[in-house]
Amino acid sequence: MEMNGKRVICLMIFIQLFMVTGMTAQPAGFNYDESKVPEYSLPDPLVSLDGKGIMDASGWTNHRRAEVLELFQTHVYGRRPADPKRVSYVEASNVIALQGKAVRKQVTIRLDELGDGFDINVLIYLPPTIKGPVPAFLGYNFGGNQSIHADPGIIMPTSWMREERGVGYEGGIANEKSRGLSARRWPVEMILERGYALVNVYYGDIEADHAEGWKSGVRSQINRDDQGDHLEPDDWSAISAWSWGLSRVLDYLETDSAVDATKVAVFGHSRLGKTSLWAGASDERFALTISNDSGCGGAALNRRAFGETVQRINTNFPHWFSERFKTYNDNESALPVDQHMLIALMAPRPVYIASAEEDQWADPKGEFLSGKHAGPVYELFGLKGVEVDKQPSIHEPVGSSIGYHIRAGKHDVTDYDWEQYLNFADKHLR
Ligand code: GTR
Repeated sequence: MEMNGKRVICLMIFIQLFMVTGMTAQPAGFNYDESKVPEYSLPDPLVSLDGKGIMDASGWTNHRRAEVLELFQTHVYGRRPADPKRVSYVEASNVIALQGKAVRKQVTIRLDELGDGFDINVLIYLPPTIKGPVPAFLGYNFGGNQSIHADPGIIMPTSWMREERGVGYEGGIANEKSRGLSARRWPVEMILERGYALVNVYYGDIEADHAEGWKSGVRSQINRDDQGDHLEPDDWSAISAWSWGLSRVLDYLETDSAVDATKVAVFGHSRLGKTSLWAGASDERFALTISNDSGCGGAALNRRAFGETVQRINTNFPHWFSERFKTYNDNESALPVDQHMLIALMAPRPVYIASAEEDQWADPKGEFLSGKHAGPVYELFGLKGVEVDKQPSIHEPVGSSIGYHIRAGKHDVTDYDWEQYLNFADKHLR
């Protein structure tokens, strides 16, 4: 009995560790063998639905881009609603923070049509010595804004929290112990020293990350006739809702003279990397898009079915994608798109894809290949993509308008990743 109890505790600790770190193991029963990748042929981003070839940048911009976006809305992520009409911003005054290394600003975005309980709480760190608008990185965090830095001035979140996160999140409520728990993934001081602002938001402010989340999140309130009993095949998904939230933050940044809203890089890790990609694809105001270990439904090619598959992701996370996406379970080749076309939707804006060597679940090679096969669209604009034929070795960042690296280690965000993003942003946003 006692042994069983101990076993249960061990298992619970493991599950908690798994949830807290976002660490993705390599579940058994999936393919990690390159020689077993099925033969596939990718849909051509440069052939439009009427079978005609796209020969130049205007053919892409004025015709094909809208077609591809529509295909992703219909088959993968669902349809985003129109922008909200009534929004207000409540800004707290700027405060010097982090021992003088930052100016901290916290803003509440009120979606007034939705009433109480739908506020988006934005944390902004600005470099303290730069006058005038600065370029920025915008990204969601998994554990509340207070999780990205031990800074005691960060307002604690009140929205849904994953109880399984463990210490700092007892009872599904973030407490003081959660301050700075994810600081390792957010090198705030390094970003500010390089002359960028960091804009951070908790994704749970938009919608809780579970299958029933849509019944109480923004999706329950916007663009629905039936108010909450079922989802139509192309209704917006959780990833779509989260990406929509990023656009709302960008709306705010357009009103803030401290940030250059024409130079915002949207960043995300893992499920939030899938989200940043869909945000960059759906909203062309984002100047640069960064996918950190986004894997299946993000940068990885679906047709390779390497590591996580469409079937598995739709089963474990039925809310992330549209209802129609489930019809492609074990049937990836029937998809009218693959994820290289998602990357192509960024063109001509720069995009960066990062992988980790031990993150085979996310299919690093498939992530690279998406970038590579988006290249022909960039070429229409006279731009170069990843600039190499083969996936580079670890710690050898490549690429011109489509950046790519694979680093040693696990599914995570490290300083090495951030250094590459900062270098890439220096090249494109300066
Ligand atoms: C995993 C999931 C991945 C990835 C990851 C995360 O369990 O299979 O697609 O999104 O979660 O977001 O942490």
